[in-house]
Amino acid sequence: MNELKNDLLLRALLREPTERTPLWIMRQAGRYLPEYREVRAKAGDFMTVCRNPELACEVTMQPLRRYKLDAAILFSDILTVPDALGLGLYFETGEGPKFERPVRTASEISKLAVPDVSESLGYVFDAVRTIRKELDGQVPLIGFAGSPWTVGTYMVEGGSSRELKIIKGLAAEDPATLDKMLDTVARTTTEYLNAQVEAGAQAIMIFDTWGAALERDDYRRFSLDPMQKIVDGLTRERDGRRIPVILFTKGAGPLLTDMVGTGCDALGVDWTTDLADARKYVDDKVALQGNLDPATLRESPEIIRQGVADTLASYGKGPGHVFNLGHGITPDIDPEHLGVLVDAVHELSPQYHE
Ligand code: 1CP
Repeated sequence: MNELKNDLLLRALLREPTERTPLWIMRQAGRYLPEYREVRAKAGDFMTVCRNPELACEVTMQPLRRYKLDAAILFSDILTVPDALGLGLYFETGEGPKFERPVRTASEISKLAVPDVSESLGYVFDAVRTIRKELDGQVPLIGFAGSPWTVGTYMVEGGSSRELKIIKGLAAEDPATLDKMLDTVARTTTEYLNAQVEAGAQAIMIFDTWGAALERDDYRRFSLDPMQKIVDGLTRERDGRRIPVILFTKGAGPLLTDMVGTGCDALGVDWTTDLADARKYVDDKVALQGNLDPATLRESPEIIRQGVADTLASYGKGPGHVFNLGHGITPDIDPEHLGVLVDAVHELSPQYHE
């Protein structure tokens, strides 16, 4: 495998010293970039881009051509896993993801079986290999998956849902069946992520967008425990280097104290928690990634720079911070504004690493 020319991200995720704070942006490849919209329009739809390794590679590389970022993230989606479980993922134009065959009853759930990921998700591993070749060691490649709970919300609800009525009903009325479904998703996800690592992913992130919609005991049972099973089963070293694992429960707040014990290397933090408080919650046992409010990118260059300065200051001095937004960049952002953010991190972060 090719030598890594910029390993700032991997070092920061392991809380090793770096000369500045590394950064990447959640959803850095995506709809705010005109060149992404062009590729997607030519391909026809989003899943066609995901399923074509050359196109997935092209859109992964696009933000790296524009900005001095310290990581690439695989272009794919968290819903490839339930698609491989047979639920039939599709996107209706202008709408979120949907499933042809949601699973809700004990009998539907008992029929779910861990698929052969090398077959059903082979296109993802092909994309990983293609991207690694194209990156040529420029920056590390992050592989990812959704948490079983977050993926489960789409599987049961049949698409995006604010209130999560059906899955919360299942949690209340038949929790053992829900446990079973989450276990199948966790086992599939473990194989899926290990195959991404095998193909060349150099760090792993698990996105738990909807875990904080649960009360704390339910969070532990339905969100944290299945993530724990994944972390326990992950390949943690490859080519003589540790593969850092980042867990991100959006809106976690004090739940961060529960997440530290999973054995992850880093935790993502959204903008509703101050990084100084997050650092206390985790007692400097893991690295932190975050957490500027994505809305800040709508503001003037001065306000964006101030937002970066405040985020860096709230983490404070020392290793273990990866700069990011608190959630994904939204489609309405002017790409030049992201340039202001990236330059500000390069300029303002070295003073925190003396
Ligand atoms: O229209 C389009 O072009 C599709 C938009 C899009 C994109 C660019 C979707 C559909 N997925 C993605 C890519 C994606 N999704 C990536 C890789 C790109 C990158 O980060 O640069 C990643 C990591 C995701 C993860 C993802 N997908 C999450 C977890 C993170 C988060 O943002 O909370 C979730 C919840 C999804 C589901 C999903 N897929 C797509 C959309 C619009 C959604 C969200 C639907 C919802 O809000 O419920």
